[in-house]
Amino acid sequence: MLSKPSKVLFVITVLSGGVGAARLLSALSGETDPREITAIVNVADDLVLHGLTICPDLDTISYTLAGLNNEELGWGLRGESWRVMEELADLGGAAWFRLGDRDLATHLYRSQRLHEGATKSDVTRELCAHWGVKVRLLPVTNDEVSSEFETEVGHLTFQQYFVSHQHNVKVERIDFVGARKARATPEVLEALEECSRIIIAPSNPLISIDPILEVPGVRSILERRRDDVVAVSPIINGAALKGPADRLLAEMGWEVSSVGVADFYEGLIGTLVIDEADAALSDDIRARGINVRVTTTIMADPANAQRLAQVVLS
Ligand code: FO1
Repeated sequence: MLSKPSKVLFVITVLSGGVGAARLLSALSGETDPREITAIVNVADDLVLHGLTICPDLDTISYTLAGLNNEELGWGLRGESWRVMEELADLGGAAWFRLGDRDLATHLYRSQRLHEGATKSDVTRELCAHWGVKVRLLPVTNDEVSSEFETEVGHLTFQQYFVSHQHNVKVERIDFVGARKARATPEVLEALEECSRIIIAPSNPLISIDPILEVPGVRSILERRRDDVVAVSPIINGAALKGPADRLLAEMGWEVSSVGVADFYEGLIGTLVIDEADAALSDDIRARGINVRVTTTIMADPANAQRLAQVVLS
């Protein structure tokens, strides 16, 4: 008699922002079957521009896992050309957010499919299948969530803050508009419930991970499964490798160190992985009831990235 097919168990679930998460997912894929990895991806950076829906974190991760990412820029596709942006700039159009000619095909495809009634989850699955990405990428929600900032220069959308102002303005408040009313997809909740380990990537806690945690259901699962949750600190020696995590931690009143990251994730994580440079902070973190693992967390060198993946999985 044929046995009933057993339910697929997605063993690892990774809460993910953009570049740092993409690198960690890539390294994890070298250590374990990528089909057993699910990434739950932030969508609060997403924007609609020129009528196109652009999902920077989903794109950065899928391009990286497909080996198509533009390493110099840190976003977009490699071998890119910019003819459309040049013509657009000539017309006086919005060329401040640069969409390469190749990259544009992704946004055109996604926008048309959304227009036809597909969800962001559907489109992500289709694009990943096309590129041969084996890690399962799940937008945390198919509802609209957007990070917005009150700053010294007034109200800014995420990409106005990040790209136009190059995250170089003082932030007074961050809002995740729509997050509280958004519904996590059933696949997201199932992946969080059924995996054996939840990993928080070394993404920006305040603008990449927090908007995921704010979607109802997500934070409470982490609280309940705290002992199975491992976060990787994005702060090394009091600074972020990339982006405004250090600056935003300070502006939002958190200590700018891995201790501050431990405080931010208190109640949600059982273990924090910190860089060797911060080994001296281990006792302070343990005093908060959080286990500490010390290793190299800088993933620019693939050998270091592999070691980090092994520590996270061990
Ligand atoms: N980042 C930039 O600094 N400048 C850009 O013009 C830009 C365009 C862009 C287009 C598509 C895309 O998926 C990402 C893009 N990014 C750009 C990166 C991105 O906006 C940010 O790095 C993330 O949102 C932060 O995680």
